[in-house]
Amino acid sequence: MTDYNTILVEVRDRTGLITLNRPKALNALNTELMNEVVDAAEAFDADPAIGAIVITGSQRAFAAGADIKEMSVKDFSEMSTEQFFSRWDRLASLRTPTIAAVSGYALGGGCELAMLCDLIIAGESATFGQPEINLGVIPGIGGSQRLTRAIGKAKAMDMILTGRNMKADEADRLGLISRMVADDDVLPAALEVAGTIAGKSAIASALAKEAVNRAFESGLTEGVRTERSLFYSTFATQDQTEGMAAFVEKRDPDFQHR
Ligand code: CO8
Repeated sequence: MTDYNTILVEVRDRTGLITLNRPKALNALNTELMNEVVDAAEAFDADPAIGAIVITGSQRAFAAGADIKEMSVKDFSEMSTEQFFSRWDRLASLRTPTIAAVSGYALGGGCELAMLCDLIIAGESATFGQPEINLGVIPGIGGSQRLTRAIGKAKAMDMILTGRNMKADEADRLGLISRMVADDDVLPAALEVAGTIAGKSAIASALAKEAVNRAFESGLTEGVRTERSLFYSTFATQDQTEGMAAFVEKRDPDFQHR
């Protein structure tokens, strides 16, 4: 397996696990870490043996944001010509379902990275926030858009304009996260959910994810139309034949995993 400097990568059954590993900087997201996470995630996405991807950090921090030390010396022209941090967007295009397993701080780019994933499983003491305003900047990896769609304008404005943090119980109530679990259970719970997802039909998972994401990105009529055509396309797959035959024959389905 490839050697990385800022992340740890392993395979657990059919789940690819990426652990952010810059403990001294509370997993601050620098360019090297972005490149390594995206490379590792894309390699998992291309691997038929992998049916779900989990991204996690440490007990203290999922990630405390973009690396402020790296960004602090840049000017407008460098940021825009380098298209700084735009590679993060590639995580949103993965076909394999992704889960953020969040303990501790998920601030700024850390919160945005969690929101780039399909599900967020968080510990009771996890802390979410978009504190960029305190640095004289604004969210830049989709936070103003995904947070607003996830929890609504009123709450998103509150967080983004004041820079206040949100604890996991509020994030759970508002629907920012998928499940809140005891702090010690974050990774086991995420791996269990990943295992469940990885046991389904991979093609159906990818189409289901595409359909839900369309709800996020388009109006209702277009979204329903997209869902309908994705639904019809599942009838071109062996997994649909197998899944429905298994139900009728009262047995477990034997899905293809790619
Ligand atoms: N970047 C760089 N280093 C960091 C970061 C960060 N975001 N966060 C923490 N660190 C470092 C600290 O500098 C410190 O290092 P050192 O010991 O060398 O000084 C170490 O991690 C430990 O941090 P603290 O001593 O501050 O730990 P505390 O427990 O006292 O505080 C906090 C923890 C509250 C998380 C605090 O570290 C903090 O407020 N961090 C910054 C949080 C923040 O503002 N995040 C947003 C960053 S901006 C952003 O994410 C923009 C994304 C969009 C970019 C898009 C570009 C296109």
